[in-house]
Amino acid sequence: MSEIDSLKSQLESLQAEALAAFAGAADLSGLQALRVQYLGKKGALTEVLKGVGKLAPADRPVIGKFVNQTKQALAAALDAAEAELAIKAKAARIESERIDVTLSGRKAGRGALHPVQQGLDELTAIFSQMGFAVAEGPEIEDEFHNFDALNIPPEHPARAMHDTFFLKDIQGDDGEPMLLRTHTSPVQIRAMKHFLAEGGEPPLAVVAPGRVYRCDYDVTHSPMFHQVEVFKVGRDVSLAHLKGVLQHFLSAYFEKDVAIRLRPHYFPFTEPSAEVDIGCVFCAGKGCRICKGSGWIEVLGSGMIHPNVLKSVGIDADEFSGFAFGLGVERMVMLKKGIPDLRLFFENDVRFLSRMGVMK
Ligand code: 2NL
Repeated sequence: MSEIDSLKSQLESLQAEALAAFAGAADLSGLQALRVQYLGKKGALTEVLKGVGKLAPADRPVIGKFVNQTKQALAAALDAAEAELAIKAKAARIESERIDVTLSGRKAGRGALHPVQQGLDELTAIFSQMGFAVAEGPEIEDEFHNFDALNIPPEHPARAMHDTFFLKDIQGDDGEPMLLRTHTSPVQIRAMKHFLAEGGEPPLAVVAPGRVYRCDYDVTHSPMFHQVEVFKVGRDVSLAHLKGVLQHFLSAYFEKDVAIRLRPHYFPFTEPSAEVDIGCVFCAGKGCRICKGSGWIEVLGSGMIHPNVLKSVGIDADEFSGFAFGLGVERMVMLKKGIPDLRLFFENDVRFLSRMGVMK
């Protein structure tokens, strides 16, 4: 065999071997190694080229052309194999990231109003519909609005540390002690003062819902709870108006015609004062465990606003009179929904909350 034929056949078998190797490459880095092995500076093709030097000068261009063709064929085959591997790699990645878009989604938990907030909203709405203006005020108060203006004297036991949270590090503008309001009555005082300062003249009717605080913590008391307080001041406002408003409100809230009864009581801020009972909503007045056999359940405290309270805000007590009452929201919600334990409101167990929850 001539020198040139031997080189040609070497190149042919090299090409065949290389193409087979390219086709069998498992990945891009394997292919890169093959590129070096066949086309690199010290590669197989270079090795063959070394033999060209031994040829007769006339034969060199012939085999040179053949070497170039082989080189191009290998380069093209490498590029094609590389492209194919890249496509395969991409397809594999897409397959591995496949998601089932027809799968139904996980339901997001839906929020609901806390039963106490529902109670506040319901109670406020009833009075709002009766024409009472809704008022809110600060939870941090001074002694004037929380106590003095309400005819609660300095020696009154309610002012003692064990009932009232005084704030250690906060003082009023005049250096006076500040406290967490123990009832929503200071909102009523502020509402009356504001109304008069704006040039208003009674009648004035206000409902004040909100958070209150007392230093008290046991099975039936929480240091933070909620009140709704109501008053009306005007000419000739009487106990009959108080009774009428109570009768309407309690029947509206409990969604039935409840019986009501006023029992004489004492509050510093009202005179006369009365505690208000409703006919037991659990036994219809027959007597049960909840009403302790009496057929009556106490729901709130009320009375005719004490003349001293009217005077403290600058209302002439000879010309005007008013009624007022206050109730605990947690207690009202417990009675309406049959909730047996106050602590359920504050534990925030989702089983309780979602059972009581009404979507907003
Ligand atoms: C209770 C008793 C009550 C009032 C609150 C009041 C407000 C003003 C003047 C006079 Cl501005 N009184 N509020 C009156 C009677 C009773 O609450 O046991 N609440 C849970």
